[in-house]
Amino acid sequence: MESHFDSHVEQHNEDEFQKSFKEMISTLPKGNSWGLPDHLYQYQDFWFTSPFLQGVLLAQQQFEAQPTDIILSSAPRTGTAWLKSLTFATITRTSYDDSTTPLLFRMPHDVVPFMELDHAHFSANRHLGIPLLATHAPYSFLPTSIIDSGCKIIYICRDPKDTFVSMYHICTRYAKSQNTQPIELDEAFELFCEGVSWYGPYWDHVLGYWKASLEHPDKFIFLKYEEMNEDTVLYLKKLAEFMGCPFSSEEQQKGVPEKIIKMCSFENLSNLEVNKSGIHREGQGNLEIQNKIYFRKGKVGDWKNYLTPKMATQLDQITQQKLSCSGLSLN
Ligand code: PAP
Repeated sequence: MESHFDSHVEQHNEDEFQKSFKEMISTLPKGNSWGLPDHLYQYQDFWFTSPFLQGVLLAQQQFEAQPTDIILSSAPRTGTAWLKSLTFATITRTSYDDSTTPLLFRMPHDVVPFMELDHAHFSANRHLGIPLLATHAPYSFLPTSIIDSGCKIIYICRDPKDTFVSMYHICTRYAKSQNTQPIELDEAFELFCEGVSWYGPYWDHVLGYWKASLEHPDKFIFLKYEEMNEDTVLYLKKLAEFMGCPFSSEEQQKGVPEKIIKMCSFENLSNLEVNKSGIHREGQGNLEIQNKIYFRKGKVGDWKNYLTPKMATQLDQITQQKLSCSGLSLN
């Protein structure tokens, strides 16, 4: 139990941290944040907006992982919300069913805490009932306690073309919701290709986790959005086993995995009232965002509707060049 003194010390440390963070960030290279307020800042080869960088660095200092933690990692717009809902519904299936699950009235980002923003500041106040914790931090930025404690890590990635299109849309939708000028597709495309995107360069984010997953195969599941979409039952069963709660044969006979998948489908979640009209991080300034902005189409290959053949080829070439010799393909 945290004492008043502990929280006072924590507050004091945090004030000190904020002061030195402000000084440090003013020295970093700045990039265009795709037309949104704030800038992107480059720190140790990756780009972040200031609250997220602050959260990652604070987590590095303060976050104390438990060996039982299961970390859901991803670059933005690669299927995080879907992964959160599937893992949450699977891990809590003995407490809830599809008529009582909190996913009915809380958006997926609100049922699994986000390390940078939720736990970086309050490492002592963790709720350990559900071991899931999400982060967008690149692998090299993870707090050492996550690696040292041997936490299991689930990483999801996606074809860079769909990732880019999804990122472009969340920026334009957010800009419109704030009555500011959205970025043009061409400009966003150039930035993405140069690696100037949230937690980018995207390819370096993926490669960091890919290499780690090869080094520690027992601690990792490395997923692709497209493969999950192709055979969700297979991957959900793998996830359940990996998380230490495999579906029993009785559950499989009763169609429990299929029910979870239906519950967590884009069609179902995006039509729930909470995800149509709710607000994520309400009252948290620039972090506040309408839930519906997170849900767009949930399709594989939607890039064809936005990228010219030339753009698609350019992105594919960067992907091939970046991933060459890695044994990984993303398109
Ligand atoms: P985030 O980083 O902003 O949290 P994230 O959840 O990783 O985003 O990815 C968002 C993408 O997943 C969106 O893709 P799109 O823009 O191509 O449509 C979003 O629509 C999609 N998505 C959200 N929920 C689901 C779901 N339940 N099943 C499949 N895809 C989903």
